[in-house]
Amino acid sequence: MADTFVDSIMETVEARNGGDVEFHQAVREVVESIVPVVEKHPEFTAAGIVQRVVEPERQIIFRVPWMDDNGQVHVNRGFRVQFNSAIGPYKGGLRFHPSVNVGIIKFLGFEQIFKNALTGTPIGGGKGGCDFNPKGKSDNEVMRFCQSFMSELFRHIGPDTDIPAGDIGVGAREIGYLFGQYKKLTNTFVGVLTGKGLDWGGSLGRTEATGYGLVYFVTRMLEARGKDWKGQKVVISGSGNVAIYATQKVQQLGGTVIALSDSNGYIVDNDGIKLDTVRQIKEVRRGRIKEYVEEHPSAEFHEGWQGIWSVPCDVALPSATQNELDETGAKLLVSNGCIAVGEGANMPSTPEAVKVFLDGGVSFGPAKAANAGGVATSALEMSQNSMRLSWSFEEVDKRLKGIMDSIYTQCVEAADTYGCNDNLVAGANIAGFLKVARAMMAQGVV
Ligand code: NDP
Ligand code: 2IT
Repeated sequence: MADTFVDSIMETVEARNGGDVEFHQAVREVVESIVPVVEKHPEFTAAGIVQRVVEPERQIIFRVPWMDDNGQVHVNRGFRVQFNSAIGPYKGGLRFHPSVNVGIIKFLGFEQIFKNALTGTPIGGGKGGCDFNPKGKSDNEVMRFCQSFMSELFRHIGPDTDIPAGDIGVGAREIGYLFGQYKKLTNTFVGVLTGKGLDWGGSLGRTEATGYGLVYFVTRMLEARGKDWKGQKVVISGSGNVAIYATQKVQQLGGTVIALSDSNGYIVDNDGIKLDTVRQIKEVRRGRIKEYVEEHPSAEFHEGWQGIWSVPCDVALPSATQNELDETGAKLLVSNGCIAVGEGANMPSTPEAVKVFLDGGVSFGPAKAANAGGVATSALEMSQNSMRLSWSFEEVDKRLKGIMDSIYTQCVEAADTYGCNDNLVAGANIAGFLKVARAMMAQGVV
C-alpha cells in the first residue's frame, strides 16, 4: 500500500505544481512519514485528508510596484499562500529574497502547517513573501516597498484570519513599515503581524525565540545521549536572526560556537565567535560576515558558504536556508565526529543528507520541530495582544522552553507509537499531521 499511496499523492502534487521542486520535496517527506498513520486510520482516506492537506486553501499572487531613491520604478511579485486553517488562523512569516517564487512559498507554507500544530498553540499554516532584495536598499526604499506590498496584502489578512511575521530578509524594520501601512489602511491597531517592536505590541523574547528554541530542543537531543552543551564545539550556518540567537544561547549553556556564515562565505574562530562583533556587523551595519576578521585577525574567512560543513564540530545547526546542507556536507560532518544536527532553517538538509544522519547514528532534529520556537512565541505575542498586556522576558522564555520540551516529547512518542524509534523526522511529521487531520475530520469536507 505504501508505494501506491505515496505515488498517487505525488503524481497529483507534481502535476499541479509543475517545477516547484522544493514543494515536491517537502510534501514527499511528510507523505512518506505518514504511511503508517494512514494505514491505521482508513477514515482519513475516506475523507480525502491527505489529498486536501497538500492543496493550499488559497494562493494570492500580486504586483508590487515601488519607486527607488532615483525615481525609477521597479515591479516585484508578492505572494501569500494560505495553506491550512484547520486548527487556527493562517500563521507564518514573510520572506523577502530574490529567490522567492510561488514554489518556495508553498513549501514553506506546507511545513508551517505541521510545525504550528506541534507548538500546541491554535494557529494554522501560511507563508508569504516577495522576490524583492532588501540588500543595499535605503531605509526609504524599503519603506516604500513595504507600503506597496501591504497595500495589496492588507485585504487578505487580519488578526483572526492570517497573521504574517518575519523570515529571511524581514526583521523588525520591515515589520514596522508593514504594520504602519496596515494600520493606516484599516484604521485599526490590532495584532495582525508578529515580531512587532516592544513599544507597540511586540513580545519580549520574540527576537531571540527561534534560536533559543532551537538550542532548547537540541538540549533534549543531547540529554538523550547523556550529554549537555559544556565543551561542545558548534558550527552554525547563517548569521541572521536565527543563527545569532542560537549562538547566544549555546554560549550561555557552555558550548563554543566556532563558525558562522553568510551567502559569501564562512568565518572560523577557534577561540569562540565574539557575538558582539557579529551583532554589530549584521544587526547595526547590515554588513558582511567577512568583516569579522578585520576586528579579530586570528579568525579566518573562507569564500563559499558550503565549505562550512568541513569545519570539525560536535554539533551542527544549519540556520541559513533550504537545501544548504547536502550529502557531501553531511558525510563530512559525520566523518569529523558530529553527534547532533538541529535544523534552525526550514528544510536546510537535502533528503540525501537526512539519510546520512539517520543511518550514521547522528541525533537529528528536523526543522518543523527544532525551529518551531519562533512561531510558538509569535503565538504568545498574539495571546498578549488579545489580552492587551505584556509578559516579562522570563515568563515568555519559560513558556518557550515548555513548548520546545513538549514538541520533543511529542516527536519521540509519535515515533515510538508508529514503530519509527528515534526517528524525529517521522515523529514530527506524524504528530503534526495527526493533530491537523483530526481537526479536518471534525470540520467536514471544506
Ligand atoms: P535572516 O534574513 O535574518 O538571515 C538569513 C541568513 O541566512 C543570512 O546570514 C543570509 O546570508 C543567509 N542566507 C540566506 N540565503 C542564503 C543562501 N541562499 N545561501 C547562503 N546563505 C544564505 O533570516 P532568519 O535568520 O530569520 O532565517 C534563517 C532561516 O531560518 C530561514 O530558513 C528561515 O525560514 C528560518 N526560520 C526563521 C524563523 C524566524 O523566526 N526568523 C523561524 C523559523 C525558521 P546573506 O545575508 O548573505 O543573504
Ligand atoms: O518559519 C517560521 O516559522 C517563521 N519564519 C516564523 C513565523 C512566525 O509567524 O513567527
